[in-house]
Amino acid sequence: MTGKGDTVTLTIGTSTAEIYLFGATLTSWKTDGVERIFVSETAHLDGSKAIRGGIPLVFPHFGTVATSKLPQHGFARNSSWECVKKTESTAEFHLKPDGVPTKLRELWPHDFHLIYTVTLAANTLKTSLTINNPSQEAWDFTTLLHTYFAVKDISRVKVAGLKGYAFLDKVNPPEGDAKPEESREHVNVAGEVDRVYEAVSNNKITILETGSGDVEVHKSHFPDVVVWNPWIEKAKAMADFGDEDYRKMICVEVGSVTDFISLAPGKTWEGSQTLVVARL
Ligand code: TA6
Repeated sequence: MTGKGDTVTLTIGTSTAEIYLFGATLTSWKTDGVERIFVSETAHLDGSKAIRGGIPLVFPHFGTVATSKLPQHGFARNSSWECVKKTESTAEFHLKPDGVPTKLRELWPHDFHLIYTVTLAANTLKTSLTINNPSQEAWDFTTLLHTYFAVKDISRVKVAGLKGYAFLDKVNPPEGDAKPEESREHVNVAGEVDRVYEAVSNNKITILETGSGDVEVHKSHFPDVVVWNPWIEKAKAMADFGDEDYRKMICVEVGSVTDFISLAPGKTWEGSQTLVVARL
């Protein structure tokens, strides 16, 4: 990992969390000393690049968008956030346009206010994102919490709670608009996976067999769930991801990414996830 930027640390009992001001990226969540979040050993932590791992925040759009010149996943993960409130167990981070690198800011010239709150409790981590439009004009966004979970052996990991939901398969895109539905109780990873499950009304997704228990993801106001593992070839192609890192992580990302949300002047949108260590 390259040089370390400024961080905020939370502690409650035997649980801890660490969040970088750069991107407000949470890079560690430990319960009883067990790390639950994956960050690559080769990640850049000096603000020169979005952090490869943790919980990067995706705003104002997920992926690349034909109508936007912003890089993939927007600018929130590359911006300088401010920590405005902090207790032992909670921290609140804000981002306004002046925290966005100028070159990126010019590519999305709207006024906005993001508030990201991280709350730690015993065996539980809540991350909540509030998006406000203080301007006189409506603008559109998609957003997502790009959580990288640490696992001991990806071949054992299963994701429960997605059965029956339609998904966009980015590895094998369908011909035409038809989208398959997930038929499996447990989604596993045995090759590259990059899927956007749409309108997931079940708000509890569980990551089973992490190697140190199960982790539940409870989502609120995030309709979509992305499951991603780059597998061998894509891992090798990423400079800030170790060749073997694909064995040690799975991204399960809650978001609102299928449809753009139009945020009217003065309006606020909020979404959150609560991660719970369910079974040790
Ligand atoms: O959320 C999954 C995804 O959009 C994948 O398509 C993959 O590209 C990943 O995010 C990582 O994106 P990044 O821009 O961080 O390399």
